[in-house]
Amino acid sequence: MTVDVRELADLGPADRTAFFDRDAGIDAISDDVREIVDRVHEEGDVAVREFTSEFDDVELGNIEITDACERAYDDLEDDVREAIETAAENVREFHEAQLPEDWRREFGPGRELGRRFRPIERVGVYVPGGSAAYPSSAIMGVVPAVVAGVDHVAVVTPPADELNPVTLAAIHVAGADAVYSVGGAQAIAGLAYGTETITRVQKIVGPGNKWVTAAKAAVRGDVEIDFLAGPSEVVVVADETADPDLVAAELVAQAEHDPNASVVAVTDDADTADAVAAAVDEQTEAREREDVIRGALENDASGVLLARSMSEAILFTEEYAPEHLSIIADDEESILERIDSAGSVFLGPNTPVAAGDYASGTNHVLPTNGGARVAGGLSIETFLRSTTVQRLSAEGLAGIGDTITTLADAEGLEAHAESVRRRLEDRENDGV
Ligand code: HSO
Ligand code: ZN
Repeated sequence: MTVDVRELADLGPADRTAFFDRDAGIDAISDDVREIVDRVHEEGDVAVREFTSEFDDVELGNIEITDACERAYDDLEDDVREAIETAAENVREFHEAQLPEDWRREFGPGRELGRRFRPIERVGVYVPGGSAAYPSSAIMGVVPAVVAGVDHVAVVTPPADELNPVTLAAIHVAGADAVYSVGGAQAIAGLAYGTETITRVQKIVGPGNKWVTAAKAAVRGDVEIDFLAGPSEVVVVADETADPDLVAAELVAQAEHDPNASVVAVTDDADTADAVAAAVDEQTEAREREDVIRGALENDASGVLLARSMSEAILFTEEYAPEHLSIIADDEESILERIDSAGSVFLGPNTPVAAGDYASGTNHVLPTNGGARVAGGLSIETFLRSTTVQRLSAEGLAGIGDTITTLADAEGLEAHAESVRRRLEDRENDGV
């Protein structure tokens, strides 16, 4: 048995820290990453090529591979092409539904205020590659940027002897404008500062390994980023009506991403807890990526937890703030009502997290490490900036004139007050 059931009430301070203070594990490599980032900043393509040779063991020919994506698409098996197109279409529709309208309205007589939305002009998307290729992440990063109207969407993806054709085809279907065969910290630095080949962007999004994440942390300030994402996480909240095999399947699925993934089931029913733990063991043995899964199950932030009540399970989940939250229980909606912090929620026995990972339409680039306490995942807003707009009539200004001048005087900013008084006086002189 690799998975023990633990009682929530018995967790000590160290256990609680492990569950609630998860981190992206990037501190240990931040000096090395700083060096890579600085060299790419200073030397451009030469440094990109050198680091690619050193870390990926690839001598880059062309750094830009945009055309190769279209060729990969043309050569794709029909069923894979259809799957990519269906997934991209569903992601497109869900993100189109998020497009905000510009608006303006009157808040008081003659006081018209509004908001206007415009896309960011140049965005970079990191698409993980290497041992596990992620065509789905190409769709999740690029499609919302295109829907938002971003003018230049660049993709970076790590090189290999043979680039994954499905990833390349997905990048093409998603609609990227430029694609570069570069990965790791050197790719993030290339996007952040530009090189002879890579166009500098204004914002970088997308998941990556800890080198990518550490590089995003290093360039933050010079360029916008989405957030620092760590390995996958799932919490399944289950009651006695949940099928333990399905609960276990959710843990095992997200565990196969990374030995550092965190997977938790929490329930108020002792029999369910025991059955989930047994099913996790049984299913793990049958999986192709058994070793990776075992690594994740051994994580201090993973486990099957028994709560004394559903309320206790809910409080735990809220504090955990998982990337993915699956609720399989008699009344999922009322449990959801009581949880505010989660990146993406999956309700009911027919809604596996894999649906959102690939094809239902929601985005799978989500905050981890408790980031859901303060932020959401990639969305249309990630790629937009907003501007406020206002117009006051003479009456509108008169209505707030005293408020402005009184506060301006209180701040000792007399010229501010004067800019208002002049207008109010003009109005009086006009005999209004
Ligand atoms: N669960 C991952 C996304 C993914 N799953 C990609 C399969 N492929 C992080 O949300
Ligand atoms: Zn996944």
